[in-house]
Amino acid sequence: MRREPSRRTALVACGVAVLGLLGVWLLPHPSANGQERAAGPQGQGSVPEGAGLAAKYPGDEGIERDPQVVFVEDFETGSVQEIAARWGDVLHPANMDLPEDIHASSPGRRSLHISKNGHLYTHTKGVDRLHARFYVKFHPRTGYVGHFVNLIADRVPTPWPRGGAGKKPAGDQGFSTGIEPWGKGGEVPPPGVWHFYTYWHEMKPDGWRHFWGNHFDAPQDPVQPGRWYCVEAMVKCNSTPEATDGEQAFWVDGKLIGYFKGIRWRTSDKLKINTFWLSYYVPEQAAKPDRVYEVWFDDVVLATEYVGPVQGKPKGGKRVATPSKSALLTPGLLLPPPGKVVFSESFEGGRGKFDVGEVVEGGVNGSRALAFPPQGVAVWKAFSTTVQDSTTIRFKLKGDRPT
Ligand SMILES: [Ca+2]
Repeated sequence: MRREPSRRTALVACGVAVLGLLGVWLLPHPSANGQERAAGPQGQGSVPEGAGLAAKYPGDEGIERDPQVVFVEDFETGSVQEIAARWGDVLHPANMDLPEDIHASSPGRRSLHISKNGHLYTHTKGVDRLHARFYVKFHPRTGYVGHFVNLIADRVPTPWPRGGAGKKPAGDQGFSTGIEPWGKGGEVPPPGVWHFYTYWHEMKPDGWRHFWGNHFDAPQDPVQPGRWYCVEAMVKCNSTPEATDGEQAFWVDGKLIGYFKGIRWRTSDKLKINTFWLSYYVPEQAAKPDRVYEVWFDDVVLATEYVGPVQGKPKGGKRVATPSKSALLTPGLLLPPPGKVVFSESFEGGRGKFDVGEVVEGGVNGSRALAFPPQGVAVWKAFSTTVQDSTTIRFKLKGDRPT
């Protein structure tokens, strides 16, 4: 009698370690429903203008070695796939290429070009003040865009952005601000004017109690399509959980345009700015067939002080930076190193405390594994531990091939 093979899944190894943190906060999506928020005082001189840290490194040569610099990407090294690998996460790499289209001050040969939608997402070590300087150009026939470039504080950093529109983050879990062009409801031609689109625990809801990003607007000339700009955005955390002395600011071509003070970004000093999202997102319903949705980025420098535009020429002619790697990919830099293992089971000696399944050959590297039917597997009272910041559960699974 031929026995029909049952579909089952092998739980090949199980280990549990105490790590990191519990809790989730949801990352925003921009929406036209955002609240208009009164701008803070403009350009009061406590933030610099013009040349900044970049002036110490003509043509940005060696800027990645400055102790204030936490991430550099000039798009001169590697393929899109290799760039994505060192950033940590990419969306729609097929929409990206690396053309020889550079801004006038560029010390390199190529930039990152994104059509329609795509992102690169990366992490730095956690800081209390982050400046993000980048060069950007929109297609001469661009339309309005949605998501753009975000600076994010994430208490539980994940390799990829987490979704969740219309949510207010908890004060000890996260905040984010997007520097992006917007058309003020069609008042300004595409792509619009720069502003901040911001989520934090004291953000204001709209009339329906939805928490869309709050707008921070500042007077300026409209962004010209087809022209390279040097844009810099800064977020400075409040100094203590109670203080309302947080700030954000943005510069265009070295000129301070928007400066907003009095923000209580966080309720815990443990929450740091640690995530950078280079995103180009055009909502399908907003895309117009007569428009061309393409953008170019270059010369990204993230630092804990004002960077400013590229100054001068590199001594060695065209230069290539040593590109940075996501802090999330460096154990111990952003996430705590692995903690103590409180329980593990590799099924070499039987089912152990697991109630369902049978031990079979075919585990990792010729070891044994627990195979269990579609109803699943159960384990009860295998271990008990006091959860500090978090518990991580790690296991390997493989599906049985249907025959
Ligand atoms: Ca470049």
